[in-house]
Amino acid sequence: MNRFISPVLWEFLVKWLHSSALFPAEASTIAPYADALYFFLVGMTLTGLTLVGILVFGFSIRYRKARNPVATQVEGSTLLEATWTIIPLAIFLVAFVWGALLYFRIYNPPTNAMNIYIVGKQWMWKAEHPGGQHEINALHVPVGRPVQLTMISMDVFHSFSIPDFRVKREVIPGRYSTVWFQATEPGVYHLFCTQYCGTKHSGMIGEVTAMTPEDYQKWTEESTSGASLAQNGERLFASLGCNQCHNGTPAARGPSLAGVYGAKLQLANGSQVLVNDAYLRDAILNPSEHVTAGYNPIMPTYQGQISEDGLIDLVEFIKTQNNNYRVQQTLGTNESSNTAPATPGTAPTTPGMVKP
Ligand code: HEC
Ligand SMILES: [Cu+2]
Repeated sequence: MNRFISPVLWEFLVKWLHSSALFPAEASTIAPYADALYFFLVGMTLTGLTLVGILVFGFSIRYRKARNPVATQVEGSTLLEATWTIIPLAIFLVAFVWGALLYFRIYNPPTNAMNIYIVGKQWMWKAEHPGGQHEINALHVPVGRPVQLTMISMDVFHSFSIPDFRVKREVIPGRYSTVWFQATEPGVYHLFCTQYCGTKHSGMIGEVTAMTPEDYQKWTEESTSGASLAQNGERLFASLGCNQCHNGTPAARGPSLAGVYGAKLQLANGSQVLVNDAYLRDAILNPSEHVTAGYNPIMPTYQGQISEDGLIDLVEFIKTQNNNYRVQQTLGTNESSNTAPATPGTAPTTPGMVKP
C-alpha cells in the first residue's frame, strides 16, 4: 500500500515518527501494509474532525443570535442527507475491505513457514525450536524467512506481541493459536504480553533477536540441547505406551500415525478433519470426541498426564513420522519444500485416512 504514496515521503514519515519515539520500527514484511491502513484510518478521522470542526465553528458565527434574533425552522434536505450518508459509507467500506484483506494476509501463514512453539505462563514466555533449542523470554529468528509461531498458554490468557513486526495474537490455555511474520532487518526487538494476566504481567517481556540466516544457523548449532523435540517425543511415545497400539503393524489396535499429519481423516461420526497441530493435540487429550472411522474408541485420554511441553514433543514426533520435515526445518536450508504437508498417498493406507 505504500506504493500509493511516494516511497521517499513514506520513508520520511515512518523514520520521523520512529525516531521521535511515537512509532515502532517497521521490521517485518507486513509492517508497511499494517501502517498504510493505520495512516488511512488516522487520515480519515482527522479529515472528519476538521470538517465537523470548521462547520461547527463557521455556523456558530454565521447563525449567532445577533444576526438571527428569531429562530428559523429549516426543513430537511434529502440531497444533503444522502450525500453525508453515502460518502462516509463508501469510505468505511474501503476501510473494511482493506482491513479484511490484511487480516487474511496476517493470519494465513505461507506454507513454507518454519514453525516455532511458544508456551506462555505466568509470567514468562518459553520458545521451543524444532531442533530442541529452548529459550526463556527470548526468541531468535532468521530474517528473510516466514516464521510461524504455534502458541499455547499453561494457565491464563496471555497475548503475544512484537510491535516492531506488527504481530499480536491471543495465547489461550488448551488451544493452539498461530501467528506468522517475516523479519526484514537484523536487530533486537521488544516482545510483550499485551493482556493483563496477573501481578507480574508487566514483567512478562522479552527480546526477539532477528539474525541473518548464517547467524541463525550458527545460533541453532550452538544452543542445541542435544535432542530435538521430535526425539524427545519419540521417547515419550514409548514411555507412555502409545506404541502398544500405534506401532504400524496390521494387527495394531490403533491406526498407524505415519503420514497422518496434513492428511484428511474420516471420522466415525461421518465428518472429515484436516490433521494439523491442534488436531493432534486434541486427539491425545480427548480421543473419544473424534474417533477415527474403522476403529474402536479404546484410546485412553491423557488429560492431565502430559505437560504442554510433552504434548509439543509428541506432536512434533507424529509430524515427522513420514517425512524429513524436522531435519530440513532445523537446518533451515530449504526454502520451499520444508513443512510440505504429508501426502497421504505416500504412507501405508490406514482405514479412515481419506485417499486423495
Ligand atoms: C489402547 C490403545 C491406544 C493407546 C495406548 C494410544 N492410542 Fe492413540 N488411538 C488409538 C485408536 C484405536 C485410535 C483411533 C480411534 C480414535 O480416534 O480414538 C487412536 C487415535 C489416535 C490419534 C488420531 C489420529 C488417527 O489416525 O486416528 C492420535 C494422534 C493418537 N491416537 C496418538 C496417540 C498417542 C500420542 C498416544 C500415547 C500418548 C496414544 N495415541 C495412545 C489407540 C490407542
Ligand atoms: Cu501474560
